[in-house]
Amino acid sequence: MMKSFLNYSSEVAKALKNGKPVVALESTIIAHGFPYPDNIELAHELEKQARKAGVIPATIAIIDGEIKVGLSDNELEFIAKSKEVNKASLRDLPVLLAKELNGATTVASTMQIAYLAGIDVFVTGGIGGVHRKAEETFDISADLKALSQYPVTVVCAGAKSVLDLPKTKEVLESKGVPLLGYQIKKLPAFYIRDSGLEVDYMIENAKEVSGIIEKNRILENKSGILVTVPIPKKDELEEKEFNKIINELTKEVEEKEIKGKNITPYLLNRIKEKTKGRSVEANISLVKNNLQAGCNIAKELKGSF
Ligand code: PSU
Ligand code: MN
Repeated sequence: MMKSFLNYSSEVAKALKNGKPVVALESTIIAHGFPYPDNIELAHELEKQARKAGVIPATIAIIDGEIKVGLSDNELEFIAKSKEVNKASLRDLPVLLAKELNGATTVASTMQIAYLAGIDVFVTGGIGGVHRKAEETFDISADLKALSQYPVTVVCAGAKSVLDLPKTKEVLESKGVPLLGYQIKKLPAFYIRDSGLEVDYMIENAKEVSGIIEKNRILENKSGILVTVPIPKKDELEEKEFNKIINELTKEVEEKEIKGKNITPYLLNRIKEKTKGRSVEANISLVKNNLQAGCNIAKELKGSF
C-alpha cells in the first residue's frame, strides 16, 4: 500500500499503517515564511501540538532529492536554516528529485505528496491564489491547480488580501473546490477575520467537514476541499492599517519588478517590517488555530475521538 519512493519517518509510517490520524504540514512556511529561529520554534511547536491532540504530524520536504514525509529534528533544522532550500511548487518537484536537490514544499506540492502518501488532511497558514493584476501578469498560484486535482482537505486562514480574493474565489468555483468557513460565513483573509466576501458554506464542526470529505470521495472528485478558519480575535491585525500597507506594497512590488515565486516571500517580509513584527505573531497564532481544527477533522475521519 505505502509507496516505496516516499521516505516516511518511522512515526508517520506506523501511524499510517495503523490507521491513526495524521496531518500533513508544509515546509515553505518554515523555509521562506518565517525568519530563523522563529521558524524552527514554530515547526517544533506545531508538531508537539498535533501529538498532544492525538494526531501524528507529517512535515513534508525534499531533501537531497528524496521526498520526506515526516522530518527528523536534524532535517527540520536544515530546512529552517539552510540557504540551499528551493521553494518547491508543482513544476519544481520532478526536477528537484532528478537533480537530487532540496526543496521546501508549498501548499501545491505538499498536497501532491500528501495525496500520494494517503494523508487526507493538510494544515497550513494561507494558500496562494490569484494575484492582483493577474489579468496582465497571469500570476495565479499553482496552489489552485493542486486544489483542483488532489483530493486533500486543506485547512488554512484563507488567503491574504495581497491577492485578489474575488478572483481567487472564482477560480476555486471553476475548479470545483468547495470553499468552507469553519464556524463562520465570511471568508477570512489571513491576518484579518473577515474579507467582506462570503464562503460557499459555513460548517459547524469537524464532524461536518469529515462528512463532506467522505462524500467528496464517494463522488470520485479529484479536487480537494478548502476549509478556512478565522484568526483568533485577539491576534487579528487592524484592518485599515493593513489595507494601507497592502496598497503600498502592491505598488512597491510593481516598481521593484518583483516577480514569480519571489513575490510571496518578498511580501511576507515587507509586511513583517511594516507591522513591526506583529504580522509574525499573528501568523503563528493563526497556524496554531488552524492546526487545532485540522487535528479535529483528521480524528473525525479516523473515528478516533
Ligand atoms: N501565504 C502565506 N505564507 C506562505 C505562503 C503563502 O501567508 O508561506 C507560501 C505557501 O507555501 C504557498 C506559497 O503555497 O507561498 C504560494 O506561493 P506562490 O504564490 O508562488 O504559488
Ligand atoms: Mn505566483
